[in-house]
Amino acid sequence: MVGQLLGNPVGILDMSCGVKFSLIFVLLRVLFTDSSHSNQVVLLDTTAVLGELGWKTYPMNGWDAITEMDEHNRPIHTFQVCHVMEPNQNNWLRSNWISREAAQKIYVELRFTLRDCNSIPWVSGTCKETFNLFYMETDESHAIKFKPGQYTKIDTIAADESFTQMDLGDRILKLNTEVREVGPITKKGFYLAFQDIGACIALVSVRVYYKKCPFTFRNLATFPDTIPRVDSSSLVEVRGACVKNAEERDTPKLYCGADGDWLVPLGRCVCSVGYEELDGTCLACRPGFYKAFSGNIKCSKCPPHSFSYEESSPLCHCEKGFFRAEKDPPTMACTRPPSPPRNVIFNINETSLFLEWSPPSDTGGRKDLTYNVLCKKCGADPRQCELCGGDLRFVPRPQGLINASVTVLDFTAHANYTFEIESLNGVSELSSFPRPVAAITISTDQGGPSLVGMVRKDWASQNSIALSWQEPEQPTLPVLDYEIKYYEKEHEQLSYSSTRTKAPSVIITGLKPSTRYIFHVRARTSAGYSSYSPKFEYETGDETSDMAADQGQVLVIVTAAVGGFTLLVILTLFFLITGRCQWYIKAKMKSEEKRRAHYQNGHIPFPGIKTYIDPDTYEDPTQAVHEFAKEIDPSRIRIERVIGAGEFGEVCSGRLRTPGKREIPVAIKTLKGGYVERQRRDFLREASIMGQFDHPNIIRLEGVVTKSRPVMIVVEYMENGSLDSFLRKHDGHFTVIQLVGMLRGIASGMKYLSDMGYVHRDLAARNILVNSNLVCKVSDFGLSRVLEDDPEAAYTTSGGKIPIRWTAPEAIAYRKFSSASDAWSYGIVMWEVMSYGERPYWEMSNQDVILSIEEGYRLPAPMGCPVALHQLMLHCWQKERGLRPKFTDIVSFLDKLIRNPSSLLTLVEDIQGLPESPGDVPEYPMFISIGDWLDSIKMSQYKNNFMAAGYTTLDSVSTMSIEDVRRIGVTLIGHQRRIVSSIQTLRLQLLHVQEKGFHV
Ligand code: ACK
Repeated sequence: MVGQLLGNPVGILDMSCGVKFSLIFVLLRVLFTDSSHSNQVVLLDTTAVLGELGWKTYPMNGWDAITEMDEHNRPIHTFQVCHVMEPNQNNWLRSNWISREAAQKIYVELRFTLRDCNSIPWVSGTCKETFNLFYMETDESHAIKFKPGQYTKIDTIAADESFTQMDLGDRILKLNTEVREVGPITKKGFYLAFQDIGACIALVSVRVYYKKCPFTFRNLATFPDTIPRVDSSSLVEVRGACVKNAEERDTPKLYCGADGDWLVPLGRCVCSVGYEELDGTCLACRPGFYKAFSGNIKCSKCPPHSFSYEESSPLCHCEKGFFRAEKDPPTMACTRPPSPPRNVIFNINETSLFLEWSPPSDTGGRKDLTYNVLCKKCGADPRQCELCGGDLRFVPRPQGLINASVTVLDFTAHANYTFEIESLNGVSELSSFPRPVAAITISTDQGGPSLVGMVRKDWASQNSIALSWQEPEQPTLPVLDYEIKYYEKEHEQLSYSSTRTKAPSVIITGLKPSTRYIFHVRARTSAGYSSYSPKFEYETGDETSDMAADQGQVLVIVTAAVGGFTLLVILTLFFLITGRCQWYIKAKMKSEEKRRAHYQNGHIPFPGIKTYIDPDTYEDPTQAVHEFAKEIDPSRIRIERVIGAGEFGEVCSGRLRTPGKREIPVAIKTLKGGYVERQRRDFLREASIMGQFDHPNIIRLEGVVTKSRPVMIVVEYMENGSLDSFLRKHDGHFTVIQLVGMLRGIASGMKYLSDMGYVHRDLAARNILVNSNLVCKVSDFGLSRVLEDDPEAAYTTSGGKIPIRWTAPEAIAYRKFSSASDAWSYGIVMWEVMSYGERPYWEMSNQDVILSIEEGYRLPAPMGCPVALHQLMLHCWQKERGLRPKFTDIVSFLDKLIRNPSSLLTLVEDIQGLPESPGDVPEYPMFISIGDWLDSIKMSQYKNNFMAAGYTTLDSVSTMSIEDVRRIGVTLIGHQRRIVSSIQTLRLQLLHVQEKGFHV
C-alpha cells in the first residue's frame, strides 16, 4: 500500500506519505513514554497491541494499515490515507469490537498527523483537512458485517496543527491529539469507525478508556473503585469502609467526580482502643503500651506501677500490691494503701482529749488521704480489749477524718483508752492486706499539771486582746513555748484557733466585736504538753466602745482627718479613673482608627454607612470571623455537587436548613484538608470581609463552619455562576438594556463597597456572580491581602498575582489601590460585559498591555456597543485617577441611560461624523501601516488577505464593514469581531486626526 501511495502520480503525495515513516519513529518516544493515568481504565490502546490489529478497511484500497517495528521490536500500528487528488472519497476504517466493561462513558483519544491542503498545489477542490469519527454499540462480540448506516457520528476531527512541505523539510513533527467523549454507553461493547473524505492523514494511535475514581484510602477509610456518573456535573457519593481496627467517627464519605477525581472528603474513621494510627493503618499498641480510647491518639507507655504483656492493650494492669480505684483514669499510676500515721500525741483536760498525729510517710501515691480512729478499752491484759461504748464522742467524727487530729469528749475518768488510728486512701478497700495502725494508750488520770497560771487581760479592743500569764516558777523541764487556744464561746468545739509564743504573753487580733471568747494556754516541754490553764473568758466590745467620751476632740480631729483623707482618695481615684478612661478611650479610638484606616487613601466613610473593618487588624483572626460570621452546625448543610474549584478547595452547591425556615440553596466553599494555619486564616478572611456587607449586589454570607472539618464558607447560591462564563455561554442573547441592567447592579454593589471604605482590587467579570434573575453580585473578597503580603506579586511581568488587564496603571506601578483603581477595573468589566466575555486585550501579553496603556492605547468599543457606554469606559480609564468617575456617578449615569433607552441607540460603529467634542476621543496610537495595526491586535495572519483584496492604507481599512472583513477571508467570528471593533476605533482616530489637520 505504501508503494501504491508513493507511486501516486503527483509528487506532493510522495512527500505527504514519505513523512509517515519519519514521523512514526519520532512518535515512538512520544507514544511509549506517555505516563499512564491511575484514574483511567484503558479498553484499547493500539500502541500496546503486540500482534496484528485486524482492523477492517472499506474499500480495501482506502485506508492503509502499516505496522512497523520499533527498536524494542514492538509493533506500531498506523493507518494512513491520502487520496487528496481524487474527488468523492469515502474510506472507512473500523476497529474490532471493544468491550465496554464497567464504563458508562468512554473517551477516545486519537493521535494523528494531517497534511495542510494549502501546501499541496492543485488539490483545492478535492483535498480535505478533517475526518469523521463514528461508533456503534452492540452486544454481539463477534465481528459483524460493516454497514456505515448503523454507525453514529461522534464528531468531525480537525487538526490543530497541520504540516506543510516546509515542515517536512525541517523534520518538524506536528502531532495532534484529540479526545472525544461518548456516552452513555449501555450495550456490552462497541466498534469505532473512521471515515476519510479525502484528507491526508496518518492515524498513529487510538486509545479508548473510561474514567474511574480509583480505590483509595482517606482518613483511615477505604473507598472502592467507582465509576463516575455520565452527567459530568453530578457526583457519586461513596461511603468509605474503615480500615482494620478502626471505627467510624463521622461517616467517612468521598464524592467521585466526572474526571475520576475524589472530591470533598467528609467524616473519618479513627483507630480503635488498643490501636494507633501509622501511615493510614491502625497498628496494635506494643507490650508496655496501651490506648484506652478510640481516636487518633498514640499508644501511651504504661503509667508507673502498671504493665501490659500483650499487644493492643486497652489498659495496663497494676503490679502486685498496687491498685486502681474505680474512678481513677487509665492514665493514672497504680497506687497502694498508705502507711500508718506517725507521732500520735494527745492532750487531755477534765473534759476533752485531743489527739493529733503526723501524716503517714507513704501516702501510697495518692492525695485522697483520710483517717479512722478506733477506740478500745483495755484491761491489764492488752489482749482483752473491748470497743469503747457509744458514750464517747468524737469531734468532728471518728471516721473519714481529713485533718490529722480529733477531739474526744465524754470519756470516763480513771480509765485506760487505746486509740488506733489508721490512714486510708482510695485503694485501701481494694487491698486484702491488714491495715497497719498507729496506737496510743491514754489513762484519763493523766494530764500533766498545768504549768501555766491564771491568764489575764492586759488590754483589749473590739477585735483584739493582749493576754499574759504566770510562767512556771521552777519547771522540771524547760518550757519550749506556749500554745494559746481560743474560740467563740457559742461555737465551742466547732472550730478553734491557736497560736504559739515563746514569751508568757500574746496579742491576738482578728477577733469579732461583741463576741464572747474563751482562751486557754498550755506549755510545751520536751516531754509534751502540760494541761491547759483554766479558761479565761472575755467579750469583745462593740463598734463604739473604743471611742471613749473623753476622746471627743480626738474623734473630731480623727473624723475630719479621715474625712479629708477619704475625699482626697476619692478625688485621686476620680482623676486616675477619668484619666485612665480617657487614655483607654484614646487607645481604643486609636485601634478603631487603625482598623478603619484600611480603607486606604484617607477615605472618609460615607455618613450613615457602616465602615469596613480590616480583619487583619484583629490580633486573633478567629475573633474577626466570629464577630462577622455566624457559625453553622454542619448537620444543617447538605452538599449536593461540586461546581468548581476555588483557590483553597472545592466549591460545592447544596442546601442549608435553618430551623423554622425553608431550606435555601447555597454555595459552599471548602478548605482542603492538610492546610496550614495561615491558609485557614486566609480562607476564613474572606468570610470576615463578606460578613460585614449587606447589599443586594454583594454576595451574601450565610455563615461559616470552623468548629469541625472540613472548614467551610457558606454563601447564597447564584444559579448562573460567574458572569464571564455566563456571558460567553449566551453570546448575543441579551438586549443592551439587559446588559446595562447588569452593569448597573455591579456599579451599585461597588458604590456600597467604596462607601464602606473597602477597596476590592480584583474586580473582574469572573468575580461577579449571576443569579437566575440576572442579578449580578460582587464576590471574591480574598485578594487584597495576597497583594499586600507579597510585594513581588505587584511587579511580576507574567501577571503573577496582579490581574494586570483589569488593574489601573498606578496600582500596577506602585500598588496605589483605591476606589479609583476599582473604577478602572469597572471600566474593564463594562468592556467584558458588552463583548460577551471577550478577554480584555485579547492575547496581548501582559507586558504589551502595560506598555500600550502607558502609550495611551485604550480598548476599542466592542461590536454593538452604544457610544455612551464606551465613553463611560474611557472615562474610567483616565490615566489621572482623580478624573475617573466615582461609583455614585456611574450608578446615576447608568440610571439615566436606563430611563432614556434612546440614548443607547447610537452605536460606536454608526458614528459617521465628528464627535461632538473632540476631547472625548481618546488619544489612540498612530498606526503607520496596516501591518502595525494588525500586529497591535494580534491579527497579523491576515496581512496578506488585506493586501490581496486591495486594502493598502488605513484610510481604506477604516471604511470596511463586517461583510468586507468576511469577504477578504476572515472566517472566524471572534477574529471578525476583533477586527471590526478595532476598525471602529481606527475610524474615530482618523476622524480625530483629520480634525486636527493631520494626515496618515
Ligand atoms: O463560573 P462558575 O460556574 O461559578 O464556576 C465558579 C466556581 O464556583 C469556582 O468559583 C462557582 N461559584 C462560586 N460561588 C458561587 C455561588 N455563590 N453560587 C453559584 N456558583 C458559585 C463559580
